[in-house]
This record gives sequence, structure tokens and C-alpha cells, in this order.
Amino acid sequence: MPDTALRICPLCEATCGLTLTVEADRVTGARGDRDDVFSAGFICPKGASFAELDNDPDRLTAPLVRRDGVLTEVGWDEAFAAAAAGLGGAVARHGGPSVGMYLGNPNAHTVAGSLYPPLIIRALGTRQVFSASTLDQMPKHVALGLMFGSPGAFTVPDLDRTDYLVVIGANPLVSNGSLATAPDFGGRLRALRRRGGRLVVVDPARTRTAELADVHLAPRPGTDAALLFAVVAVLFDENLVDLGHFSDDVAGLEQVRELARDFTPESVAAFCGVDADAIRGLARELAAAPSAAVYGRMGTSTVEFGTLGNWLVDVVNVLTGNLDRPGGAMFPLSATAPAPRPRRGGRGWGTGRWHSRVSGHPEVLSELPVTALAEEIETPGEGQIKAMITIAGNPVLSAPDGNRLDRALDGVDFMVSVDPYLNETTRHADVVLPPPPPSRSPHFDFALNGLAIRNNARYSPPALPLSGRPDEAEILSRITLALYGIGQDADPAMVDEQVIATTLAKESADPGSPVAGRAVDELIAQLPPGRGYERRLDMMLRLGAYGDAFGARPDGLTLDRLEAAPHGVDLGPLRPRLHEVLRTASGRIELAPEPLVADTARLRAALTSVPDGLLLIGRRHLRSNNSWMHNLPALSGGTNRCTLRLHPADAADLGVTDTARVKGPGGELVVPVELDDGIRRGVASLPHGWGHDRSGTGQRVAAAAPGVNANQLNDGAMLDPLSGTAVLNGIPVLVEPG
Ligand SMILES: Nc1nc2c(c(=O)[nH]1)N[C@H]1C(S)=C(S)[C@@H](COP(=O)(O)OP(=O)(O)OC[C@H]3O[C@@H](n4cnc5c(=O)[nH]c(N)nc54)[C@H](O)[C@@H]3O)O[C@H]1N2
Ligand SMILES: Nc1nc2c(c(=O)[nH]1)N[C@H]1C(S)=C(S)[C@@H](COP(=O)(O)OP(=O)(O)OC[C@H]3O[C@@H](n4cnc5c(=O)[nH]c(N)nc54)[C@H](O)[C@@H]3O)O[C@H]1N2
Ligand code: SF4
Ligand SMILES: [Mo]
Repeated sequence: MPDTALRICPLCEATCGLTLTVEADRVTGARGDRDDVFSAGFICPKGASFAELDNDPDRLTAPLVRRDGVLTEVGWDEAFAAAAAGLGGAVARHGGPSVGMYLGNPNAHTVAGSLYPPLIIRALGTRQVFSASTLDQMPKHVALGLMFGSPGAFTVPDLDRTDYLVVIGANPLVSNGSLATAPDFGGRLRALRRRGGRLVVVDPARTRTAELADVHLAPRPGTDAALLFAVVAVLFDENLVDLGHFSDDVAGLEQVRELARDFTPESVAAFCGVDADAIRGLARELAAAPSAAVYGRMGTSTVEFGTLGNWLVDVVNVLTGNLDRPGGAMFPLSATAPAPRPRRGGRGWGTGRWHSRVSGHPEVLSELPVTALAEEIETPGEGQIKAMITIAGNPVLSAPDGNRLDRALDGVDFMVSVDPYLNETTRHADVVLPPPPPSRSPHFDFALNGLAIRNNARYSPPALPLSGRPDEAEILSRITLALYGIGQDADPAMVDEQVIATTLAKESADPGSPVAGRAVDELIAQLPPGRGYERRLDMMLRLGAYGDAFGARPDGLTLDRLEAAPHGVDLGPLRPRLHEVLRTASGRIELAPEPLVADTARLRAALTSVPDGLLLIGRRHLRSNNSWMHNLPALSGGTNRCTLRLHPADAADLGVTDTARVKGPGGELVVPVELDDGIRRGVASLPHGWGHDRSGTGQRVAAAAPGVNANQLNDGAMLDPLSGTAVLNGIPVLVEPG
């Protein structure tokens, strides 16, 4: 009998519990863990390919260092020494702020990516920080920050209890859900309909999710904010606003009523390409439903009016009395979030504490827009990026105009990448430090538990031994130490011990903390021996809302207790907790924050012109994941997935049959065409993450079916100004026979 091991799947936001089959020190299979408290056995094709992903022969097993221009396998000591020398040299010559940092998506799915990058940024003192957030959810953070004062306190739809769900610009049947962590999202949508609830999907494409809906509205791309504003206008106009138990807690209601006057269903109908009656019907149904939640994702976020759209999602949730109540949009409470403290009055939240050097983009959550990365490398002067660190990212394919970024990265003095693959981005590195595969890494969802539709905590220790290579926590700790000039002989656990001592000192001094006034040494002595990240996880759990407060609440959570429950600990359904997250200066929900009010002028102006021509949107595939899962035979068979989808009538008008030449602001591509009568007329879709035809990469399966890079059509000039997020959906393109 082969052994088994439990492991949370790190491959998307659903966080399914898997049972791995282990034979002779390798994973040979994966199935859903039926006893998992959250996922109850659900698995998708990506999770089922865990073994193949884990054993991929193209994964780097040793670090690479550039010698005479060629990336060469070396030992770990040599690689760390090369990283320390290269980064140290850049810092000595140009200062820590000259080192740029790019953090990619998997950082949200690894223990190391959650715990160490902030320490590296602090060690550098750099403001040149970029991440996939400005290709993704940054508009949501800005909307949450301005409305509630807490940019990290997500509102998620209470999927299992809602009576009415509006899904805007998301396709959870394919993506498995995002910013709403819910294994078997599709099953939960079917359950909603079975219990008599209704599902509305707003998407220019008739996606698999739309096929499940009672109502599918197909707007022009980029117009969700106007559509939602019209819903708001109807709620006011027809006296359907009902703040429920928040009537005294909402500031700016009258201002929103005033603003909405310009966005009646009739005045937005042509812009949105949706009938005024359909918008009215949506508003009335939302108001009438016993409980309802509006949920928006990529299609509402990575668009011209992304922050406005994300704001209006929650404005509608507030106006229909559905914020922070069961069945509505609620705030999860993760086990590692600090325990809620008595309110100290908020300071509010804002952006723009500094600006990018070249184009003056405002900082948002201490980050700058990814689309500004290339110019920050290319443009000489004080503060120019001279060296780069990338962790778990592939911006050459994921961000607009990869050709330009490609050239820019070629020009930096020194680059370190922490990544298991040699890909379009990491091929530019001077040192590549590959983390071990998931089976040899621990797992805890620091980020995604804060998005879960049911509170829970699960920990997977590494299922297999490291066999002589460092784990990712050690890799990132050693980079941190090197930046402080601490030599390689030092114990990397120093980094964690420093964090633990500082955190506990702060907690002890905070009268609202569950360990207020306790001696730091006494607290540290309670942490288990072992890996630094496990000690930090234990500390965070014990300080958290469900924690044992270092013995003060003896039944509370500790890492020991979590490990004693290998299928996880269920922490119950979401509960109302707005007052724990509200940190606005007024202490109320700010329904009409000034920056958002100001930005409505841009939306109002856009209503008057409805340009014709095709708009390009993105598309995800169940057996793919951004740019990095195209190297697995099990996931890459079948028909070509990197195709341009067009409505048959549009294709006929354009004279396009099997191949098309597509021209966008950033370049042109020739791509196979697929006809699809489920896509809105005037819209074309092309998936991102493809274009594996550059030299010097190390993913043989991906290179054999490279596809084209959709983001090369985009020059990155279009941004949502409030969040710095790139416009990835709604790009004007020309299509002709190819
Ligand atoms: N046109 C268009 N572009 C898009 C999108 C779109 O919808 N349309 N979506 C955007 C979105 S939502 C996102 S999140 C971004 C993603 O953008 P990125 O995060 O830049 O790109 P990924 O393709 O996810 O690259 C992930 C990298 O992490 C590496 N990796 C995998 N596991 C680990 C690990 O355990 N440790 C480390 N260190 N590395 C690991 C992989 O090898 C890969 O190099 O793409 C964005 N780009
Ligand atoms: N299989 C798979 N799963 C994934 C990923 C993957 O690449 N593959 N990526 C992961 C990542 S990083 C993320 S962020 C999530 C994303 O998760 P989702 O947001 O659920 O996934 P998308 O497929 O990008 O869904 C966006 C939808 O918006 C629609 N759309 C485009 N423009 C507009 C618009 O202007 N308005 C409206 N209303 N709709 C619009 C598109 O047609 C698409 O159906 O998925 C994650 N899960
Ligand atoms: S849905 Fe996501 S978390 Fe679940 S098995 Fe698939 S990839 Fe893994
Ligand atoms: Mo994403």
C-alpha cells in the first residue's frame, strides 16, 4: 500500500484539501480529501495533476548562476554567495531603493511568499515595489480602503446562505472562484438555485457560469460601473433603499443619490449595451430578495473604471441592506488575522503617500503599477531601478507589453529570481533560486483564509523531506540577511526570531492585545521548537481571534491543535463584524469618498461616446493557470486553447475564417479563430499567459505549443487611475483575415 499525505492544493484560491499518494519518496497521485472540513472531497483537473506538476522534469532542482553569459547549475552556497554579492554590489553603488521588486501571484499561495517579502522590501528600503495586484484586485483594495478604512478587509458573498447572487465579471466555474474562497463554487451555485435562489451573471461572454444562471446580461466590456450606478439610481428613484441595521452608520448617502441622477438606466443603456428595463429589473429584484449579494471580479476590476466598479458593488450591497449580514456580503475572519481590538477610532486610508518617479503614479498599498516597471528601469536619474528581485512572477507574459519589459530586464545590472522554472521572465536573471516543489513545502493560507466563505484553518506540513535543498522560507530569509550584510554562516532562523521578538513586544505593550502586559520572554518560551515559519504561524494563531492567547484562553487555537486536526478546523459561518473592520476617520461607512466622487466625472464623460470597433477581453481555461501551467502534458492535451473567439456574425463581417491578424495599441499577432455565438457582438476574447516562444527558457512542453502573448496587443497605457491597475479587458483592437 502506498502512503498517503494530506496537502492543501496551492494551485488556485479554492484551497481544496487533497490526499496525495506517496511512493518511494515521490507523489504519484492526488484525490480530493473527503474529510476536509472545507472542501469535502472536491478536486478539479489542476489539483488532480498535482503529481505531474510536482515531478515535472523541467522544474529546476539546483540553483543557476550566470557565468560568461550562460545560466549554469551550481551548489547552493555558491548561489547564495552570488546573490549576496550581486545585490550587495547594487546596494553599495546605488542604494537599496535602486532595487526593484516584482511579486507574482503564487506568493498568495505559499507560506514563504506570505511571510518574507515584506522583510526583503524593508531591508532594501525600496519604493520600487510591483506585483500582480495591479493586474488584478487592486481596485477592490482601494474601494474597501476608502469606504471602510480597511483596504484588506474583503467583502465576500455569503454563498451558502444567499437568496440572490449577482456575479459580475467572474467565471468561477472555470477559475474556481477568486476573492471568494469556496471549494466547489459551481456546486454551491447549483445549491443556491436548488434552494429557490436566483443567480444573475453579468458578462460579455456566455461563460460556463453564465450558462448556469437564471439571467445573463451581456454588457459592453468596461461598462460595469455605469450599469451598477444605474442600479443605484433605480434604488433611490423607486424608494428601494433600505440600509437595514446600518441606518446611522452610513455617511454620504445623499451625495450618492445626487451622483446617481446622471446614471439612469436610460442614460447608460447605449453605453452598457444593456436594456434599461433589464437594469431596472435587476435593481428591483435585488431590493426584493430576502438576502442578496453582488460579487464582482476580474471583469469588473481590470477595466477603465475598475475602482468605481468595485466601489459600486459594495454601494449596492449597502443600499439593499445586504452588507455584513448572513446571505449578503460579509467580512471573513481568518485565524491569523490579529484578534479584533476595542475600537480606537480609525485614521481613514488613502493612496499617494509617494509617487512613481517617471510618470508620477500614486503609490497604492506601498506599490506602484506594474505597467510602470519598464520605464522605471529604462529611465536614467536618481532612483532608477538598477537591480531586480522577482519572486513567483512572470510579468513578461502577465503584464502589458512584455517585449518592452523583456528589453528593460535585459538592461538591469543584476537580477535574482526565486522561481521553480526558467521562463520568459526568469531567463533574464543572473541568479535563479528554485524553491522545492509543493510536496516538500508547507502550506497555510495566510491570505486566502481572509477570503473564505466559511471561516476555517488548515495546516499542511511538508509531505516529503527536502533532501538537502533549502525551502523557500530559507531562500527568502537568506536574501534578507544578505541585504543586512549578515554572512552566510548565520542561521536563517534569525529572521523569524527577530519578527517574533518585535511582534510580541508590540503586542505586550498594546492594551487591546490578548497578551497585553505579559513578559515577552514568557511568551516566546511557549512557541514550539522547530522551523521559524512554524513558530511564527503558532504565534499568529495564538494572537488571533480564535487563538489561545498564549494560555489565557486554554481552549483556543494553537499550531499543535491545528496539526492534531489534519483535515482542518471549521471555525463556523461568517458572522457580522463590520464594527471590527471599520477604520474610517468618521467611524461610519463612507459611501461617497472624495476620490471616488471625483472619478465619476470621467465615467459621466464616457457615457456620451460609444465607439464602435472590436473590444478585446480575456478568458481563462479550467486546465491552465496564468502563464505557468502549460508545461504539464496532462493539462495541455486537446485542441488549441490559445484562440481568438469571435461571434460568427462579426467574423463574417470581417471576412475572417480560420486565422486572424489582431492589431492593438501594443502590437499585432496572428492567431487561430474559434467562432462562438455566446460571445457578445463587438467583443473578441483571447486568453493570457501564452507566448512561450522566447529563447532561453526551460519549459519544453510549453514551448512545443507556445500560443501567442495576448498582452503584447496592449501597450499598458490605459490604467484605472485610482488603483494603478492595468486595463486588461476592453482593449480596442482591429481584426482582419490573417
Ligand atoms: N491579459 C491578461 N493578463 C493578465 C490577466 C488577465 O486576466 N488578462 N490576469 C492577471 C492576473 S489575475 C494575475 S494574478 C497575473 C499573474 O501574473 P504573475 O504572477 O506574474 O504570473 P504567473 O503566470 O502567475 O507566474 C507565476 C510564477 O510563479 C512561479 N511559481 C509557481 N509556484 C511557485 C512557488 O511555490 N514559489 C515560487 N517562488 N514561484 C512559484 C511560476 O513558475 C511562475 O513563474 O496575470 C495577470 N495578467
Ligand atoms: N483555471 C484557471 N483558474 C484560475 C486562473 C487561471 O488562469 N486558470 N487564474 C487565477 C487568478 S490569478 C485569478 S485572479 C482568478 C480570476 O477569476 P475570475 O475573475 O473568476 O476569472 P476570469 O475568467 O478572469 O473571469 C472574468 C470574466 O469577466 C468577463 N469580462 C471581461 N470583461 C468584462 C467586463 O467589462 N464586464 C464584465 N461584467 N465582465 C467582463 C470575462 O468574459 C470573464 O468571464 O482565477 C484564478 N483561477
Ligand atoms: S479548485 Fe483550485 S484548489 Fe481545488 S483542486 Fe482545483 S486548483 Fe486545486
Ligand atoms: Mo490573479
